[in-house]
Order: sequence, then structure tokens, then C-alpha cells
Amino acid sequence: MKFFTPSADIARALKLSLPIVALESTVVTHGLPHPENLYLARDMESAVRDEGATPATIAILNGQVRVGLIDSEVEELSKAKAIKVSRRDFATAIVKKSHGGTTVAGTMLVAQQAGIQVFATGGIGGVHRESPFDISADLQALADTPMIVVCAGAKAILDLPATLEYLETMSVPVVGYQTEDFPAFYSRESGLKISAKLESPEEIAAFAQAHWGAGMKSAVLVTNPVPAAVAIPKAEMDPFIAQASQEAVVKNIRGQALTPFLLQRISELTGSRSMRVNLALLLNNARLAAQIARALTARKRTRAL
Ligand code: PSU
Ligand code: MN
Repeated sequence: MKFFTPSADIARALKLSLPIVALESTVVTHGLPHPENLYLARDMESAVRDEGATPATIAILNGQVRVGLIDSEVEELSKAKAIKVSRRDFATAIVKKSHGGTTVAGTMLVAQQAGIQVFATGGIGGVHRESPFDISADLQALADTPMIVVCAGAKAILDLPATLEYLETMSVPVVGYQTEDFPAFYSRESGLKISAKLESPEEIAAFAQAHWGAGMKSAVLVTNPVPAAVAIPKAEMDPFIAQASQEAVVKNIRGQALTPFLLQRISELTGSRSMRVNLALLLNNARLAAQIARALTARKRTRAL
């Protein structure tokens, strides 16, 4: 018996080998306030559909691991009390019959077993600045899950150089979509370099096939800079990040609670400007992921002929 249940939509798309994009749900349960979280979840699904792919939001409802939600379920999740589910937390949510928002690592665990190869998120977790031992399980998942993960880089609240070093050690290629610079979520630039610059969804699909064709089992991390119209320059963000980080240390906030605390505090400090950036980049990533999923499906079809 599989430990997850696909929706009718996803079961059909899987059967017909149609392009599918997995979407995470921690951003809905812990990343954004209500009702912005609900609008965002709906908008991401629409963005994926507009580009000709099927969205698969992954989440846990009453202890059931679900792949693809209907609108009333997305609405329920956006209001309900839910736990944050990374890879270690599935058993907790299942046994306690809780609602759960899956993180990047949690979403990858389910998506891979469902046979979904492309996933869109906002920003991955990484090595925290506050404690060198607080390393997101997202990095381990990227190391051992063959999947294309589209993000806007790692959040600038993290230790970005250490995060990139970890990814290199774990053999995760960091692709810059039309950029040489590793994007820092709110900002288009970080001053750090990606490992390969690629120009199109087709090139990314070919790159992923070459990576896995070489026997690699790791993910391909695609970094897509936030649209220039809403980006906040790094120099403007740095003081807010430093303040939020300092407050987390003073308040002794650790573990699972740290990422949500920092994100919310930065949103307050920037007068919601950071939240608008967050929404824009999530949609931008959903669109690119759908284009990549289509390109990957097309390549598999021509190979099969
Ligand atoms: N980035 C966001 N919003 C979020 C997250 C990342 O803009 O809500 C979530 C993702 O689900 C990511 C998780 O996987 O935070 C990382 O948490 P941690 O550092 O505890 O592993
Ligand atoms: Mn952590």
C-alpha cells in the first residue's frame, strides 16, 4: 500500500504521462498569513495550469498524505492548525491524524514516490546563521532525491556561502536560470556564483537528463531570480535580516520554529514589502517549473518513439 493518495486529477495525469508540477504546503501553513496564503496557493495552481501542466499540491489532511488537492481542501488547509512536516515528521502527522504543511524536503519525499520529477517552491532551507548545526533537511533531500527543484535561491536569512558549499559537497548542481549570480530570494543577486548558467526550459530538461544519465541520484536545483520589478536590493535587505536574526538569538528561537519566525519578522520589518516579493517569486517559479515539466515530457516522448 502506498502511503499517499493522489487526487483524481493527478492519477489521470500520471497515467497519461502528462507534465506535473509538485507544490509545497509549508508556505501555506507556516509561511504566509491568511488569506494571502490561500490566494497564493490558488494562484500558483493557476500559473502551472496556464503553462500547460497539472499542479500537485502536496499536504497532509487528517493524517492522510495527499498529492493534489481540490479547492475546498486548499481552503481548509489555509485556515486549519497544521504542523510543519519535514521528512522526520510524517509519522507524527499520520499517527496523530493532524493536518500538515510539507516543507521542501517533505514534499520531495512524496513527489518522488508519486513519480513527479519537477517541483516549484519559493526558497529552499539551508545552513542557518544563528547556529552552524541548524542545517535544513531540505539540503539532505536535495542530495538524495532525483528531481528538478525550482526556487529563487536560498533565503538571505541563511548562511548562503555555507549553504552553497554543502550543496557542492552533496553533488547538487546549482543552475542559474539566465543568471551567473546565485539569487538571494528577495534580491536578484548575492555576489555568489552558481555552477551552471542555462537559458531555457529545454536546456534545463536536457541538463537534468544528462545529470541522471551519469548515474547521479541528486536533485538539480534551478535558481530563478525574482522579477526585477519587485526585487529588493541586497544592501536594503541586509539590515532587516541582521535585526531579525539578532532577535531570534535573544529570544532563543530554534529548530523548526526558526525559519517561520525569521520570515514573519522580516515581513513586519519591511512593512509587508518582503511578502509581496515572496508572492511574486513563487508565481514566477511555478511558471518556469511548468515550462520545464513540459520540456521534460516532450523529451521523454521523442525518446520513446
Ligand atoms: N521559504 C519561504 N517560505 C517558507 C519556506 C521557505 O519563502 O515557508 C519553508 C519551506 O517549506 C522550506 C522550509 O522547506 O521553510 C525550511 O524550513 P527549515 O529551515 O526548518 O528546514
Ligand atoms: Mn532548521
